[in-house]
Amino acid sequence: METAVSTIQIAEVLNQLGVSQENQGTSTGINWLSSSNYIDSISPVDGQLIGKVSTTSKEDYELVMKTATEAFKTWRLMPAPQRGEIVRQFGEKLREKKEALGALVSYEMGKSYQEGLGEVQEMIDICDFAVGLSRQLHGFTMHSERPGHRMYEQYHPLGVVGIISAFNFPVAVWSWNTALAWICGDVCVWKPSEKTPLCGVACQNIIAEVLKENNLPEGISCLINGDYQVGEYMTKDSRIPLVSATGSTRMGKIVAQEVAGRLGRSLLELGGNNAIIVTPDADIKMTVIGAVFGAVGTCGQRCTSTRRLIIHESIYDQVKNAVVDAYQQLRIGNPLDEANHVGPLIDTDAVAMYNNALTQVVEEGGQIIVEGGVLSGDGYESGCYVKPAIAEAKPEFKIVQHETFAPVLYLLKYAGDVENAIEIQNNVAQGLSSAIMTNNLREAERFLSHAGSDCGIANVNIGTSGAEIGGAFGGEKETGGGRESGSDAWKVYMRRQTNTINYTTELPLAQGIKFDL
Ligand code: UN1
Repeated sequence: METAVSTIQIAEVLNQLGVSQENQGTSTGINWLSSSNYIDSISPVDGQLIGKVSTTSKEDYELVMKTATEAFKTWRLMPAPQRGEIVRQFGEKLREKKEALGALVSYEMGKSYQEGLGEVQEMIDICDFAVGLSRQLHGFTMHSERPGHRMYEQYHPLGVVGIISAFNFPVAVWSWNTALAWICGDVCVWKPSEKTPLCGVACQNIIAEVLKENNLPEGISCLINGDYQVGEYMTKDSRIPLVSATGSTRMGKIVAQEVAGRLGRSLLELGGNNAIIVTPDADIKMTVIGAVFGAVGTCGQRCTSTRRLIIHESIYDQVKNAVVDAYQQLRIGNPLDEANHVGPLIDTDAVAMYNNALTQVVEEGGQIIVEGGVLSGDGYESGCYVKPAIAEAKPEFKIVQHETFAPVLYLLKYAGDVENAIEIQNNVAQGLSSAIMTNNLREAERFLSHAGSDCGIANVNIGTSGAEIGGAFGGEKETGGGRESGSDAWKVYMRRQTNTINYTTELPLAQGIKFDL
């Protein structure tokens, strides 16, 4: 049976990653703290208990913070390119462990093995990016208005960075933050999702090995575990100048308010309600691939998942039929079996939200055109496998305005000009990712213009998900406004300082102020 096979393989995988069945999940870096409360990690793949991870008590947290704060004192003095060398070694270890970590991501979170590998690849890529960046943490120099003065700015490390990450990208999002934070001279305390705690332990083991081999202080990378209360230790802690949080808008609002209440900085990457606009000039074949991968990839649980297709009325039926046909080819099952396209949802709560979306869209007057449903029977024992569904709907439906983290795709029709489609696309609370499928240059440029998409990501002729790490990642409005990963996202992990140096024997004041003594 499939389940048994994956269970046996997973034992090997855990072994390779040094993850045991009972993990002391609070790491001060190299050493692990013991605790008596545990979170169970249940695989959505087969409903099996994979292992347990201990939760972090307030006392343990204090120890972690002490160790991290100590480590920062050393780490910040190490030249940035030398910190880059540590991140390079981390990237090398990830290359060695790519298959094992990809399989654990797949088994603990439920995404396909291919996507698990893709996620680890994102970690490797951000390490490479960070290594180069470690030689480029540059500020500007400006001309001073005063003679014999030099003015420039520099970036300094911030301190302890808190990272709260979500179940859907249980390892990559941490690495986007840590790889940058580390080369910037910060140390990190990470609270992974309580739904994917073993991925956290596996990653911590990999970096702890690198730290040990380099004789570096504990506390450069720490791991804490638990629910929102453990997250609150960090959001309320004024020793943490930056909290980077990825997850729901509901969670982000709480984090933002708590961190802002102490005038800390938060970096938020929250919900999306991503749409693809399909214009009369779209390539239908490309549209279908982009839309179907966007809607069902990771079982609709990416923050970049495609939730709405906004199709011009003149090609509506053609696109609808092509997408519906493609859905008939989808194979749903054990994500570790590479023949399957769609794995399970994370848990039965997610299944309930999926069911609710399908009920609500009908109640609001929508029409289901690809039936959903929860799968049962052989291979589906976890109760988390659902059929990707499609509904014809109206843009203003409450459920269409809402981000349901599941494979439910809404088809919306527009008439007239591309502006009408852009208006529908923008008329939601979220602003993460967006795309247009068109071969018409004017439409594409209007979509990208100041009056175009209001999202952090706007793509032409590709889907909404699968962003590369080289660009800044994040979005506007209820997506939280933060940017992680590439481009100049590193600046949020540092503090900026403006320096003015006088190399004369006079002390002229700026703005021409005279102050003679
Ligand atoms: C997320 O879902 O939180 O663009 C991150 C993508 C991936 C990252 C998604 N590179 O789909």
